[in-house]
Amino acid sequence: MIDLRSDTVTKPSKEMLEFMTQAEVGDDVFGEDPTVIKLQKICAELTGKDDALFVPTGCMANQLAIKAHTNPGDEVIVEFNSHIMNYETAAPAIISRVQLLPITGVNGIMDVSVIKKHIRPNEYYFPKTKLISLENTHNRAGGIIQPIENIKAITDLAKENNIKTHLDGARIFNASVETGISVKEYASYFDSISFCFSKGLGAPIGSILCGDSEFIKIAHKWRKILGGGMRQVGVIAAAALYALKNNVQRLKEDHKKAKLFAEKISNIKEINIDLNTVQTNIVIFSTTKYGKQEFIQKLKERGVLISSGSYDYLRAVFHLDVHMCEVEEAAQIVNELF
Ligand code: TLP
Repeated sequence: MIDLRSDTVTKPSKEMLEFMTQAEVGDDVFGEDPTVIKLQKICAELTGKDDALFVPTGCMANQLAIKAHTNPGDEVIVEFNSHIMNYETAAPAIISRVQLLPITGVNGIMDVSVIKKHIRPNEYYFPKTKLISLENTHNRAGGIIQPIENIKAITDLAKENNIKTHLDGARIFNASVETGISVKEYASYFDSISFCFSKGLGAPIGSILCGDSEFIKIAHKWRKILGGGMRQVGVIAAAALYALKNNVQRLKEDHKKAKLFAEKISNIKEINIDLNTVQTNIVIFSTTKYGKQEFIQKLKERGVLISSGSYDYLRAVFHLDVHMCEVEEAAQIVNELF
């Protein structure tokens, strides 16, 4: 099977597994796991933040950020198609008891003037606008990179209005290798940033949340409340360390695969695809010839797995376990269906 459902499907390589077996471990609930301590220190340095917290998932990282930045009844501005809005099971309403205010962006990119209009005036009958969250790269928009000028404008606006900012940087390394803008620079505009080791970086599990010491202290407490205190977790922190060392630069190859696939299917008349949106490792497209599930099924029967994107969109994601020749093969199989 050529599995293009997500970059989360990657399996740890032999070398990564080998590295994991050599990890020094301790009880991380006691703060005694040397590998976790090392990973958190490296990630804090990488993002230019005081501190970092290793968590099992990207969802937990985002939810801890929302929890630590807000109080119940506050409002959080997110993009309409963001992961937080769509795929985190309304957790902000459950865990933080906040209201999300979704703003529709163009390809996931919000307009600063629209955000400005949605910041609540300081009246007792309004919720307080407490946090703005951005996603880079933007998953549902197809791996779109947030333009740096727009990031600056939005985070400047937030600062002027005393609003905290969070970056869901699940795929921030994809943005960074493509633009040449460092993760540290991206992170510098935000109060907090999270990113995942378990997507394009190829680790089996793990995400990180970075921010100032006080923020991480609150997040740490809430990780425990949510049952996310982990013990000899250095074995998986080691996978993250391995991924940071070995799997960052190679993300560019995944972007080449996505572009190649997109180009090869873009000539098909009944496929709608905007090549300008293929900026990193995700390709979203739709087809007028088949129903969505029908198309997914037809590809599956021919050995290619893709996933359902938002609305009419289909999604193919490129990663370290798909080889260039499989990209060609998958595109050929799509072509044969038309
Ligand atoms: N995204 C997954 C699915 O949940 C859709 C995927 O296959 O792409 N932020 C962003 C931008 C994400 O894309 C994801 C996962 C997360 C957060 C959550 O990460 P996990 O799955 O580790 O909780």
